[in-house]
Amino acid sequence: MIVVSEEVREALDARRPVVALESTIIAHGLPRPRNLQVALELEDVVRQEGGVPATIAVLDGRPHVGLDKDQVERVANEDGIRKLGHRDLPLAMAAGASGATTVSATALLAARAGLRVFATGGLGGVHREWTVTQDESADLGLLARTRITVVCAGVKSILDVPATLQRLETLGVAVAGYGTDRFPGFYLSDSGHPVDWTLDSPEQVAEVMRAQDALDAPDSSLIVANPVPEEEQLDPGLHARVLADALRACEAEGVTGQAVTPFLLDYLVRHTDGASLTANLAAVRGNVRLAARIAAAWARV
Ligand code: PSU
Ligand code: MN
Repeated sequence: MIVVSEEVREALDARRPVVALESTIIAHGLPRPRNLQVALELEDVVRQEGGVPATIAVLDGRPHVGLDKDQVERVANEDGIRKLGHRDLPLAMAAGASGATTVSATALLAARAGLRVFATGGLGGVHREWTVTQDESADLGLLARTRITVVCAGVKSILDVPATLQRLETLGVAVAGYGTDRFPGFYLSDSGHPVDWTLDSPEQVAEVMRAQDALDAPDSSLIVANPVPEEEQLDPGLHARVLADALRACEAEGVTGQAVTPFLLDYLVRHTDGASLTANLAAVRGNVRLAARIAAAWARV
């Protein structure tokens, strides 16, 4: 059912490093035409590190692991391309629909195809106002049941970060800071919350993955939280101001469900004069590079 590209298949067979990349960030997380450039640039970053990129999406009802350039272009530019969480995959497949995959859908397809390392920007999580809306990203539940290593810059700062960290603890998902004992804040290097574990090299991350397998514990993810470098982060004061406005606008316009995250991300880009985009891209680039290095260390294990 899953179409694995020839390049990805060959790399997996030869135990060469492969990195899964999500597509929602391309279709719904970044403005056009920058999104297509970024998608291709992220694939290049993996190649520079000696790995093979596997961008994941659903096209005409078929899940793809590894896209060619035309397929990446469809994800970036096709009007009406859907946003697919893992629950949407069977529906999209049966309907012959096309969609970009979120962290949850990407992690599921990557794991099914035999990939172990995945890079994204920021994970979904518990939204502020959760007590009213019950909006918690499906990312968390799926990561609690899937053995994959996810490199991210924490969770999106539009979320309730401490509540999300608590949910990850409750769900039994391992979290480690990369080179830091602070949980990163997506656009910011530090969310203001600590993490219990720190990993300092790709080899150390691969050791943890090996221990997960050796223990044969119930399947769950390893979250490697990699901060955006401080010189590239969004100004914290600007972040706090614009985010407060964004949350008010979201409520005033009655935006709910799947539309909330793209709405807030877009609001931040427009009201920070693109500075949030710069920080977002710096974070994603760093994550993809680190993921490629982890995949290489994992391939050597
Ligand atoms: N990180 C980004 N940009 C994004 C997302 C993450 O830098 O657009 C996407 C991811 O695909 C994540 C999704 O899985 O947002 C979460 O959406 P929701 O809150 O609706 O579950
Ligand atoms: Mn949501």
